[in-house]
Amino acid sequence: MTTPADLVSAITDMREDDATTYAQELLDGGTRPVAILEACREAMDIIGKRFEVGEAFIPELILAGEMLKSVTEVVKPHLEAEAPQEPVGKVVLGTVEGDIHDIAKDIVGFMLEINGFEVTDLGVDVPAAKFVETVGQTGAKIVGLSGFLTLAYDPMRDTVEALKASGFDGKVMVGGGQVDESIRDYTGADAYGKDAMAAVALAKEWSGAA
Ligand code: B12
Repeated sequence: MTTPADLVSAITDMREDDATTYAQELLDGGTRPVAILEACREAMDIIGKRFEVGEAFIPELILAGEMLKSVTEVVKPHLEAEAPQEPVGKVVLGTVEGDIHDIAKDIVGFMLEINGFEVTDLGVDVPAAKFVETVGQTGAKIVGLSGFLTLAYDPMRDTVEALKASGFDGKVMVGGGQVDESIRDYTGADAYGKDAMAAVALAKEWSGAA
């Protein structure tokens, strides 16, 4: 029987076809979709550490990213099946300027969506001004900033500053990679979320839907 550990191995061994096959088998066997995403995160951590010590390189990072996207596509319809009908709030989400990591942001985005939020996803490498403009257009009261690079911390801080300067009266959450409470403090954001579930919990709390 396929286990989440098999999925972790398939991703870290770069066996792309096995990764999607195992994800489907796990779903068929009753494994919860979030447990499958957790296995993916574990695999990405392993690959990230290999990259850090020079045992994996950019092509492996790219392939791992593609595998995660394929697995996410397999899992997504099962998460959507649990979605509530009424929108509970609006969120503007994006990866900050200079950073193109989007896998985690996409997971945050669809977890918010399946929990009833209307999400405007601005994509990657998003300038502060774009967040300000979009918040103005949508009237969203929640902004989510994602970033994986150390170099993303300044753009995060600049974005929070630009939002405040524009008179935005909502809340900003930050997350991704090495982002933690000290980075939240540095950026001036209202909260830090460790994963997609934390993002959902914060958004619910801020919109009174908790
Ligand atoms: C895949 C990957 C890539 C892929 C990205 C593919 C894609 N489409 O996203 C590619 C190959 C493009 C890439 C490129 C680079 N990468 Co890279 N990458 C990774 C890797 C292996 C995994 C990241 C990932 O997607 N993890 C999976 C997610 C799902 O896991 P997660 O973090 O648990 O996700 C949760 C949280 O992050 C949280 N979250 C995320 N966003 C938000 C937002 C909010 C508001 C909230 C509340 C929560 C939240 O919720 C998520 C879901 O639960 C990491 C290593 C690692 N372990 O993080 C390196 C890593 C981030 N990369 C790194 C580097 C150096 C680079 C490059 C600079 C390499 C280079 N020399 O070119 C470039 C940067 C290009 C750029 N300008 O951005 C370094 C960063 C080091 C640093 N401190 O700056 C890392 C840490 C690798 C390492 N150990 O050295 N990378």
